[in-house]
Amino acid sequence: MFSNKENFKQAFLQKLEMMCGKSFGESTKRDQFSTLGNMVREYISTEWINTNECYRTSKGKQVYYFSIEFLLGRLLYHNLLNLGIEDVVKDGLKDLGIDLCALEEIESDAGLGNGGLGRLAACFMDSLASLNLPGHGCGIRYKHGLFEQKIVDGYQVELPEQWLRHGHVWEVRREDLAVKVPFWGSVDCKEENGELLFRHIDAETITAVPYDMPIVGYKTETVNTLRLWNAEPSAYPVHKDILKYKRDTELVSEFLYPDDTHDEGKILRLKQQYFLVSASLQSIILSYKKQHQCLHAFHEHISIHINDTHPVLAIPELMRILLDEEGMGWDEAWHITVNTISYTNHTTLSEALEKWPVRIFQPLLPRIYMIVDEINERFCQHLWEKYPGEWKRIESMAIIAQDQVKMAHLALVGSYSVNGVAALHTDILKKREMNSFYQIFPGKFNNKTNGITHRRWLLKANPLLASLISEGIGDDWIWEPNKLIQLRKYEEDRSFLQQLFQVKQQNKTRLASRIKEKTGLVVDTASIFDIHVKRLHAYKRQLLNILHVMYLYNRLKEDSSFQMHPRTFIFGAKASPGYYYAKKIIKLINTVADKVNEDVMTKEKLKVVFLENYRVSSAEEVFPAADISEQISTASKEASGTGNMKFMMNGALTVGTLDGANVEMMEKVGSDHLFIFGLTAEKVMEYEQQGGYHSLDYYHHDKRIRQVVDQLINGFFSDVDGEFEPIVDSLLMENDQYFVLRDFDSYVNIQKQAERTYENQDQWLKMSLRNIAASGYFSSDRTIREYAEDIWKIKSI
Ligand code: 26V
Repeated sequence: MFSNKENFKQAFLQKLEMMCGKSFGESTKRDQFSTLGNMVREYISTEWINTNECYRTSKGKQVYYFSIEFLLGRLLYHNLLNLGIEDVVKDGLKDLGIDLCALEEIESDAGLGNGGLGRLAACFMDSLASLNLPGHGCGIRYKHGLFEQKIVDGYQVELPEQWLRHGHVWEVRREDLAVKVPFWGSVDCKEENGELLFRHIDAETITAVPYDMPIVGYKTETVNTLRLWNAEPSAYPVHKDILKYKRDTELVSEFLYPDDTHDEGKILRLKQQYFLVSASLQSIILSYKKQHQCLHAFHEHISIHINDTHPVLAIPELMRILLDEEGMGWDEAWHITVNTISYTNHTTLSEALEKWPVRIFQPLLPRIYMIVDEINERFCQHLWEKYPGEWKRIESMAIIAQDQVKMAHLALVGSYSVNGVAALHTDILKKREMNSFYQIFPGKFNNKTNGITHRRWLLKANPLLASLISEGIGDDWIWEPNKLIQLRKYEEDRSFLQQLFQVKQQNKTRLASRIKEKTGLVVDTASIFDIHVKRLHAYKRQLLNILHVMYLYNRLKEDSSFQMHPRTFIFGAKASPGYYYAKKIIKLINTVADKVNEDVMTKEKLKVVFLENYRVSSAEEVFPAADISEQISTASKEASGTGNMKFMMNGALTVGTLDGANVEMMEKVGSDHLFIFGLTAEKVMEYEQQGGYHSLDYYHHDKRIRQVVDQLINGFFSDVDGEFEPIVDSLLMENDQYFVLRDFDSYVNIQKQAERTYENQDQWLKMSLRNIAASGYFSSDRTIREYAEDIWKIKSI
């Protein structure tokens, strides 16, 4: 049906009538979208079945990627592209008077993630399938993904996100594969033939129903599975408040949690984590047992990867299955478990490391708690033998201490591999944050620098650039992104560089019209598009950026001879609903925007745009349109970053600190091809440990700083009295934890340098080209190959 345009058109019209019960003439865009979606999903089915059959018979090792977040975005165009049928469909629809791009916009983003961590999981799914690797995702089918952000009067307002309102064409409900997950109750222990047997009794069970999504590899026959679990009531117990039971049950897969500390201790979040892990392990073992009699060689056939500590209960849950259900002894069960599980750490920020109070954990998961307790006892015993008498050290490394279960410690002890997500980050884990564990398990630690799928972030998001590249070097880069390096032969080719410029301008025009449509603001496409998009966190320093904007504004107002190239500063960021400080920064950005955009004296030079509800689908319009990429976290705080890579691949130049993967980007492209400023991670950590930084000194001695900080509270923004006091307090009274004022001067200078470079168009374009050429390394295909070879030991089929 997708073999040629005519067949497609005929099949489409027929399907539409059958599905919607109306004629083509009466159909809405949504009818057309569902029709196409269903046709594509059905088309995928054969290969999906074949892939599964192939995995069953080949008996090769498989990996399951456990993640509490999968930030997929839209799938229609992505699937068409990967299936290689986008042209047939586009042309066929065009004949029918339908614009494929317009249909694409009907689809809601599957926004089942907060930011980098969830998007990484989605990129990994694409790379696994595209490399024909046997790897599947396991997650939760949240009814509501990350909240929808509205900006009202400059403030963030959150609305429940509704991606399932019109159904989701890509999923298949597999009721036949439902399993039960037990909570609460108690543990019954009895002796049989001299052995202790444990049983979880009086539990309240929740039914987990899988919804499977096909993950289509790029022009291959592989279709892997992303299995998302839905929480539903089990057969209704007799003596219960049925409505309450139904509500409580469904709540487990109702919401994705926004990442903030204020939610810590929320019982529901822990329920979600066990729900994911227990349902996924049950389904893995069910299918494993169809091919194997027992689980003695489980770890040789199955690898389970845990994306951060959220799914770390996979460790005690696998132990429970092996001990209680398979009747294995502790040592064998432990051997299998440790050799099955691998773990990625995504942050060194201690406030972000998960801990659960025993008083919550133990009653909710009584048998799992017993097992964690036993793991802890044995680990502490081992520590005691190694470090006799060193109580302090042992307490600091224990899995359970001070009535808290430390999830990262459990992950470190119960897995065979622990990786960071960029070289610098892994180094910091080894040398500092997790040094005591590194000393006992040096062989477990390794680095896997993050990557992004170049298929979504270049080929799909930036078709103009993709075609220009293919005209220049052929299309091999789509399969081997390292070949992008061949673009360097155009470094001195003015006509190629001019085409690169034209592509950027067209992408800027596309974004400008989106900005006009959403905000009414007209932005100048000849201005520098300086873009800062990511979650809002103090450490990511959106504040530094906006203070710089205020500084530029002051210069323009006060000094008529001050020259600057026009710039459009574009922000996109969601703050966690409970993150008070982050929300203040959003209000500040919008307040500055209002002031600056209206000022007739400066509006030709300076514009500030806040993009509401930044998400995967808007990201796809943003990255291709950027001239400057803001990657300005306090060095040592950003584990890797992946937006940095998306900008680079789309030819933006980075203004950034030596943090996360920026360091490796610099190594690949050469230090002359990005704009690095600010403290090094080393220096930041030295200040943190030894002191020596006094933010007030910078306030007093730098009059640019004094001016902008004062303006936050001196009536400069007339109608928001007192609004920004907490920001001033953080900078002056709390000694500026993220070194914003310390890096201010260096930031102003590098921005000036970036601007001068932009004005030398040849040089800029050449640098841009060099960035694209060097970005191949940051394809998630490279990352996934490393995971497959070094950690999971899985092979392509
Ligand atoms: C969570 C929290 C919660 C409490 C407040 C502070 C805070 C800070 C960070 C986080 C995020 C934790 C995990 C995470 O999302 N890490 C991100 O993972 C990306 C993929 O590896 C990586 O590129 C980002 O640098 C990293 O922040």
